[in-house]
Amino acid sequence: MKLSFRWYGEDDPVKIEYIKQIPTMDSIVTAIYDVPVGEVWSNESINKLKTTVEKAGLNFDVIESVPVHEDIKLGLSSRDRYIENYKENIRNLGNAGVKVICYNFMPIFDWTRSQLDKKLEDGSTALVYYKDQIDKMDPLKGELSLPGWDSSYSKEDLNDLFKEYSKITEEDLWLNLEYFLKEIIPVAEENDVKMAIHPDDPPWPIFGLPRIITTEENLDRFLKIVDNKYNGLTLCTGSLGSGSFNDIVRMVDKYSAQGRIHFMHVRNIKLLDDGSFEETAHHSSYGSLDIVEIIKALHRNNFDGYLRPDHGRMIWGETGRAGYGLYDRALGAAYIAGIWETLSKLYKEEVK
Ligand code: DNO
Repeated sequence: MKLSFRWYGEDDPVKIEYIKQIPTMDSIVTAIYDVPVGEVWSNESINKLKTTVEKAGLNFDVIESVPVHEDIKLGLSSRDRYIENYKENIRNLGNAGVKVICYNFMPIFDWTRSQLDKKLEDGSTALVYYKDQIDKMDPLKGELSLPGWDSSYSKEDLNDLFKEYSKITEEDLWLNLEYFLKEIIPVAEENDVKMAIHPDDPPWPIFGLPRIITTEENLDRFLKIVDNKYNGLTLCTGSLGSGSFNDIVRMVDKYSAQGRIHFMHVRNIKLLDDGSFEETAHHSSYGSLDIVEIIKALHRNNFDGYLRPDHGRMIWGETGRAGYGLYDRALGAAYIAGIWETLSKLYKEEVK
């Protein structure tokens, strides 16, 4: 397991030097943020980012994300141009030594929450998804915007996109994903870059838009479309785990045994009765997921991919990018590294 940490580049309030100070930290997870979705990242900016990361004593191994243009998800005729650009990005990143690219296939919106700073009992703040509030929201009224979302859409663009998606069923989305995978996975293999799709967060349709990377059955289907290890997963415990229908330990065990998990996002969430959830501290006792069992499954299967602590709460008065402060994610990293070390020692004793 290689411990990694998401960093948003020079604008990130979290300094890269501080990330290096987290015990056993290996890699930075980052991206180029100033290029419009669908265009090619220049080698110059890739190399600049690589140099910054390596100067800080960390590896430049994981990109999150190279976003997929909506025309590809919609299956429009213009998709081929964007797919060619995507391949070029894979080649350029492969040349720079990148090992894993994380991406998602969620229509229009990335992760969705009803509030980013819900005050918890201990005074910290966390991201929450309250179903009744989401059900009342209308993104077309410009009522909400989240850091995970592409905010460059105008109201008109959004209206047009929703119109296009009203013609798209889940099966259409599968077909469009298949077309994309069949084009890009051979390029990923040639360049030794593992593609790792991020599940939909939350794993159910929102605002009437289809979502398909949601359940074990669908992940099986996804992996079979191109049955090759370069077509793999970012297994996000919090995204999949917010559906009570998903057995996360079982999924982590199964897909890591198959060698199809290249990147792990580990966080805990507390499921509420009505399908709502709250993000919590990483420790198992705070949420509905058993983090120790999740790490045990990875350890048992000799997981040698990348793992990052996912969203943290804001604690100790920190302010910054919701979910992506330094302190709570660093606590999560230390907790996970501690579990891993314990398992490694126990395992050694067993084989003696
Ligand atoms: C949320 C993240 C996601 C993720 C993308 C991957 O915090 O896990 O935004 O980066 O879905 O494409």
